Amino acid sequence: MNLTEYGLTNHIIQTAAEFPNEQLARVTEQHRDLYQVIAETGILQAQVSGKFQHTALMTTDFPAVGDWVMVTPPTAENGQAIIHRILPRTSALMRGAAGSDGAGQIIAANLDTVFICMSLNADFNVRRVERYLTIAWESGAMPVIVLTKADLCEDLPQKLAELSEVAIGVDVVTCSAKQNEGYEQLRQYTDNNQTVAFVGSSGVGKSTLINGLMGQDVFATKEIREDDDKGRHTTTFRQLLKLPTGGES
Ligand SMILES: Nc1nc2c(ncn2[C@@H]2O[C@H](COP(=O)(O)OP(=O)(O)OP(=O)(O)O)[C@@H](O)[C@H]2O)c(=O)[nH]1
Ligand SMILES: [Mg+2]
Repeated sequence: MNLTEYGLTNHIIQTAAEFPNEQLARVTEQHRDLYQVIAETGILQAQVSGKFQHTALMTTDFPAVGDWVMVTPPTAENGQAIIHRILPRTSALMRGAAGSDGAGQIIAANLDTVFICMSLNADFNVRRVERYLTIAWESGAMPVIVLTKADLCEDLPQKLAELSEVAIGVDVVTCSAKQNEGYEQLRQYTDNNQTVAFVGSSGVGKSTLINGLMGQDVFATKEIREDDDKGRHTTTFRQLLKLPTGGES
């Protein structure tokens, strides 16, 4: 497995070299205390070590999707690889309160870009974009506003004008999955093995865009409700995927 395609950089290789008895891996999925990680040897199921478990104080001390971790191979006992440590994060997208009280949860780590997805239908809401922008800036990753469903919008200039007041200096990409528009612009941010996250309300079309970039239906998508243009939380888990063209999401 070529970890470069999963975002591995020289800096991470150097940091990992401090732990010669352990193997480098990146967290691709989290299911409670079970992790799926990708290592040079392939996909592994992993758990944190007993020592890790006892020294971790806060939720944020535990691995999150996107983290680079040091592991030892699966043991005969339980067939799981063991995660011994997390390498320092370059960015961390948080849900809930950041800081020392431990209330925050890491949505994803080591992101280059956060795609803030907002649909151009009746659900369009500048205040919500503003809230996501705050979270994205605090993460240390670069926010990009991704406007979805352009095919449903009749007043794009008006909406772009509203946005420009809250999104100074932030790139805006207008997409329509239906008309196959915007993908090339999105790829600018996923090229060169960069890691991006898609955030935004249910039903804005995150899974649809990811499927489009992946060139296959990785995620199920679902019709939104007609009365309020909102979705029904079709995708309820997070996953690090390797794009066919390089780049992760
Ligand atoms: N007209 C139009 N519909 C779209 C577009 N993109 C997505 N949709 C539709 O919007 C609905 C919701 O899309 P999803 O991709 O499931 O939305 P999501 O953001 O992944 O939603 P959750 O998984 O619930 O968070 C689906 O019926 C899609 O077909 C678009 O560009 N134009
Ligand atoms: Mg989805």
